[in-house]
Order: sequence, then structure tokens, then C-alpha cells
Amino acid sequence: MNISSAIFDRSAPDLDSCPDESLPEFAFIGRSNVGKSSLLNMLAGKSGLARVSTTPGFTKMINIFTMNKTWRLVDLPGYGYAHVAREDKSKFNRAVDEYLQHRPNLCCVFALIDSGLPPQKIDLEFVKWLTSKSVPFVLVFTKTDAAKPAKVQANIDAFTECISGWFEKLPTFFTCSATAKHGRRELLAVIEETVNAGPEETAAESELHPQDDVESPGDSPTTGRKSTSRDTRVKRTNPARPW
Ligand SMILES: Nc1nc2c(ncn2[C@@H]2O[C@H](COP(=O)(O)OP(=O)(O)OP(=O)(O)O)[C@@H](O)[C@H]2O)c(=O)[nH]1
Ligand SMILES: [Mg+2]
Repeated sequence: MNISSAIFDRSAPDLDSCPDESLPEFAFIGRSNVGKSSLLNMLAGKSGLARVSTTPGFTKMINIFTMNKTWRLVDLPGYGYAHVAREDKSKFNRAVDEYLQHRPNLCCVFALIDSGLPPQKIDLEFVKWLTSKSVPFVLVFTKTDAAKPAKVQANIDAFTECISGWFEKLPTFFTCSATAKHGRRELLAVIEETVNAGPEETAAESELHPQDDVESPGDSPTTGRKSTSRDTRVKRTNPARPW
């Protein structure tokens, strides 16, 4: 897919401050510093679009970008960074939680995992949480340039092995490197197929085994939100899910 325009829309502190629900959205989530903003820039083909930093916990709002005037990329704050003030952390977590669970035009979440690390408990818990909430997602193993290919492969194998028991069919996963510009075509293809498929009426079904229903993990978005008018919009756009 060719990206003809990539425009910053806004930084939203919460769900109610997000733009209207008219365009399909694709969101990036993962631990602080995993490379969400860098991947967004790589897909957009614009290096300065989302701000990148070596400081973990840099992205603090729901940052929204309109692509080709027809769909949006959403850069979310990272989870798992201990040094964000406690009050801020719970505020951000609540905003991310609401966005992930109650944004009807959220088509797919790119759940980013650092390919240079063995499976991290917080990532495993977050993937389980996403699944238990029927949030449609694909896994994206980032920074493949930063470790030896054999190590990357071993880490991916270990991660998928850890989660295999939760699913009847493993979630689709991709690898990428924002530095080496690897994975762009494949991820844009997911977006393109989804945008072209258009909305579907049914809610996303969970592939998690029923007995594995879990609470929100400690450092990932929390539950316990106030109810809003958006709560009545229980149906999430469910694309054809080619993955
Ligand atoms: N080697 C390598 N470094 C990367 C890659 N992607 C991102 N980085 C680096 O990782 C650091 C964090 O990148 P960001 O894109 O800001 O990460 P983030 O997930 O948005 O971080 P927060 O907003 O703090 O949650 C920066 O120093 C990037 O340059 C990659 O593909 N390869
Ligand atoms: Mg960021």
C-alpha cells in the first residue's frame, strides 16, 4: 500500500477526547521502549511523525494520526515502566484500557514484543488480557536488527510456546525492525486487507479457552472505569480478519 498522506490528528488524554469513530483504527501497544512510535513512523514513511525517545515511558497520550485520509494509526503509551508517577500511570492505564475495550472502530491492535528478550511475564499477561477482552490483535516482534537471528528465533519460539495453550489457533505474528525498515510491507498488507474488507456486524470472538478468563494484569491497562455514553456501543467493528 502506498502512503500518500500521514497527518497528526491529536493527542487525546482519554477516550472521550478521541476523534469521531468514522475511520478504521490500528493501534500500537507494548512495553515502554519496545519501539511503538518507531514502528508507526516506519509504516507511515515519515521519521518524525510520532516522537521517539530512548527514555522509556515517553509516549503518554493516545496519539492519533490520519493516513491517506481514510484510516488511522494510534500510538498508545507503553505499559510496564515503573518510573512513571503512580497517579499518572493509573490515569494512562485507564485511558488505554477504555480505548482498547470501547473503541468500536479499533480494527486491530499491533501488540509489540521485543524480539531480543526471552518471554516477559508482563507481555504474556497482556496478551492474555487482550484475548480475554476479545480485542483483535496480531503480535509484532520488534527490533530484529538488534540481536542475532538465532536468538530472535529462539525468543519468538519461546514466546509462542508460552501462549500456545491459551489458543485453539495461535495469533498471527510478524517480525519487524524500524531501524532496518523490515516488516513494513507485511504490516501494511494487514491494514490494507482490513480497510478493504470494511466493517462487519458481529463482535470479535475470543480464541481464549473459556476457563482462562483473566483479570487485567498489574501494569497493563486496568479495569474499573466509569461508565460513559460509549458503553452502549458494545459492537466492535470486526474486519474479515485475514490473519
Ligand atoms: N535497534 C533498534 N532500535 C529501535 C528500533 N525501534 C525503536 N528502537 C529504539 O528504541 C527506543 C524506543 O523507541 P520508541 O519508538 O520511542 O519506543 P516506544 O515503544 O514508543 O516507547 P514509549 O513511548 O516510551 O513507550 C529508541 O531509542 C529507538 O531508536 C529497532 O527496530 N531497532
Ligand atoms: Mg512511544
